[in-house]
Amino acid sequence: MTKVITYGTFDLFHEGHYNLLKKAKALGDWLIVGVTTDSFDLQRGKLNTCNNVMERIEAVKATGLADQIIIEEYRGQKIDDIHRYGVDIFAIGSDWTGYFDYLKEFCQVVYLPRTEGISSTQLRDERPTVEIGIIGTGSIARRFVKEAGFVASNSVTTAYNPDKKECQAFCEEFGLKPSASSKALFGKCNAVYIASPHYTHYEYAKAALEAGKHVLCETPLVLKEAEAKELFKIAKDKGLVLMMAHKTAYCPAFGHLVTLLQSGAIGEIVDIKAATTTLTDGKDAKMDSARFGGSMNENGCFPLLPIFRLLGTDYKKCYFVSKYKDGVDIFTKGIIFTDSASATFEVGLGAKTEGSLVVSGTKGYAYVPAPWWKTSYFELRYEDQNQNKKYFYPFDGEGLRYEIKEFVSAILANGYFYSKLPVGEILAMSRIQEEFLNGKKVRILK
Ligand code: C2G
Repeated sequence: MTKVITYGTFDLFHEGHYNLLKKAKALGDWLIVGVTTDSFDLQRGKLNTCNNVMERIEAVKATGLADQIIIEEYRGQKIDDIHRYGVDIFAIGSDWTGYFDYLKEFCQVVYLPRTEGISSTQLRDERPTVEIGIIGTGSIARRFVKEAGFVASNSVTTAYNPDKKECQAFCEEFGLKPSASSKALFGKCNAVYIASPHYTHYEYAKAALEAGKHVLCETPLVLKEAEAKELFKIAKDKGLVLMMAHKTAYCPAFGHLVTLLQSGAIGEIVDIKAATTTLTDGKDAKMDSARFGGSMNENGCFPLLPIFRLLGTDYKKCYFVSKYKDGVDIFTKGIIFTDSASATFEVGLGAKTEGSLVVSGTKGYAYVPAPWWKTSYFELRYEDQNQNKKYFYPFDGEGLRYEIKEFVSAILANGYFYSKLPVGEILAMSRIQEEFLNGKKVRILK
């Protein structure tokens, strides 16, 4: 019996995929089809798939051409599969010609002619697109436009900044249409990314939601819990997506770290230590007290993410110790207790410290080296060092592409969508920001 194997993502399954499977099947008696997992596609830089792995497997199954379907989840698996299944022929479309010649050492390699005029990319382009308008045109907005280019089904169309000159320059750089006001911007898009100074988030987000636009807003969403609640209520009533842009929350490694710890990999969690410091020039807008700058407002949401995700949002006490300069906290340390665990966090714009994350448990601990908020690697460590494990993940570019993908998917999803950053955690972050700003639990260092 001649065994043939082929692989693919098979997103938005089309005639080209069908023809390829038919030709591959004709090469032998038994066809094995490897379908890539969602996480493997993410790893190999494919962030634009529209169907999940189960939908893609179902589509391959429905052709009736595959005798066996397997999933492809890691680089190098093709060699293992050839040995494991006793494969005679590896077949793949001609767009890959030459690329898989290294498999000739293990079996026959056949490049089959591609079907012209059809592709998943083309079908994706024909699907509805989320048109995004940007409010605020600073450095993060710049990164956003570049990163959005890696994500399917969106286009950044317009931008607004009350400073007309800045807005014009930004739009020229990225080929966008400038908007003369936020209202004008709402007329040119169906979703808004807010990247303006913190103290303007609430007004812009509220206006955008009231105008029927989906909103992705930079951290911190707002600085008062009641404002956050109000925004989420408007979004819910109007059936709109409201998300906080928090790159750590959506990156692949952080997600897996959390699920490993939630499944008991280090026993019961007793303590968390997290620090995020970014040494900044005193003249930077981030240090401007009139614009609600300062370390907590700027960086607070980062360490609060693992704390609330792993300990829950029902904390009992929170205290702060801060060092101030020119009206802003250049460094703040926070201490949080729940009934069963403690956490400390440090944020700084005018002071620097080791930016790692350590989660301590009754059986071991997790260590994520700096900068842990751009997680691509972490370790689980135990008393018996032989049990230690290292985990590696992609964190492509600036990492914003993961949150943009989530935002676009949430808007285009029909019905259920699971948010990787739940509303309860965002509300708890705003509560902490508010407690800090009202100052009652803040001890100020000289
Ligand atoms: N294909 C084709 N004609 C088209 C489009 C695709 O023959 N018009 C073929 C591709 O050449 C490939 C298969 O259909 O052999 C699946 O294509 P994709 O879903 O795009 O998967 P791909 O990214 O090519 O993954 O490990 C995965 C493999 O490397 C292939």
